[in-house]
Amino acid sequence: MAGEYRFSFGPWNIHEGGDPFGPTVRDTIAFGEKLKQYKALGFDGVQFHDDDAVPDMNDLSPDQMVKKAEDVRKMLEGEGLTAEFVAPRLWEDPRTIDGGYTSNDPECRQYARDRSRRAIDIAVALKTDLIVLWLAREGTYIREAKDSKVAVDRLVEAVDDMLEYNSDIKIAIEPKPNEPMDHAYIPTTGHAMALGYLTKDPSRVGVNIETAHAILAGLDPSDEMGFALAYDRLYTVHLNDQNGLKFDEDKSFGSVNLRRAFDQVRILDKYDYGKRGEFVGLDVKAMRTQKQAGATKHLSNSRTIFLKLLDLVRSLDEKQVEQLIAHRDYEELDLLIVSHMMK
Ligand code: XLS
Ligand code: MG
Repeated sequence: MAGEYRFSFGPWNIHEGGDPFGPTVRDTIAFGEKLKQYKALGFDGVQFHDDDAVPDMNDLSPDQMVKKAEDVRKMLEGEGLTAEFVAPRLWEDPRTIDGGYTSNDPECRQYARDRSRRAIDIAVALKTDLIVLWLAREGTYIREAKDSKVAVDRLVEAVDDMLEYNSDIKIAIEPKPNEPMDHAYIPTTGHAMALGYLTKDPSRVGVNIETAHAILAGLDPSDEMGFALAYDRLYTVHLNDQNGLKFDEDKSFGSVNLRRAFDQVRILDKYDYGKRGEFVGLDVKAMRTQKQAGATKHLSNSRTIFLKLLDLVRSLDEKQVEQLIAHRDYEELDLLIVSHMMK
């Protein structure tokens, strides 16, 4: 069954354990060394921020940048790996302090758009047509700081610019309701899909649904997935887990609420997610307490949990589920699901 799904994660998911309140606690692992671990952990796909692939991209000419990205593609090929997506990192540069596409400063907005075009050039060099947009700072700390109608207009213009720049790419917006901002402009799947329908080519704008982000919005991740599946725009997922409304925890998939994870696997499997090449992406972090040696377990564990849940999903007595639904006996259905998960 594992062979039916392909799994991916980003190099940032093997990290040094630094958080806003304390320094790093583990050694930095070089990018090449990280790549070597993918297959051993059971993964085939690599997710990239643009500068994960070309760290000094802002200092390079377009040709130099593409050449470096092509070197990375060769490294991937050498390891038998595929690039899943590239995401422009629009939240660290001083020019993105007030946001990227929605910044109040026109020069900063221009930077964000130029940087997004460069991220597309990197994606082409890595041979992927998927661009993820996590709209980190596209929001406000105080509501009066930006005009929310203008902000949406600007987001549409920015997405249009990317769609026009390259007619093959698809854009997966990754909604998140808060953090780092107080209010984000695209907090949910519905907002992301609706934004897509304001662009020049809605057929190429979909979503990347992250479990924790849906939970932070007070929503059920599997229902968010169902919404995107109904539009046929679930381009990728960021599975992880989240213990209530607090900072974005990026816990191992299923580690907080197994039933909620079961429902995500169930809807993905029911609607053939992955059959057209979509990856099961993970966006998980090792706990800061983890020692150097075990600091990739969260990745292999999340994959293991997904596959165990897949077994449970496929062994669920769906006939009985249908019967209980027909009799509107949801109490018995509740027990059936919980008992099945305890097998
Ligand atoms: C942060 C996001 C980020 C994106 C990629 O919460 O999950 O890692 O997935 O830009
Ligand atoms: Mg994510």
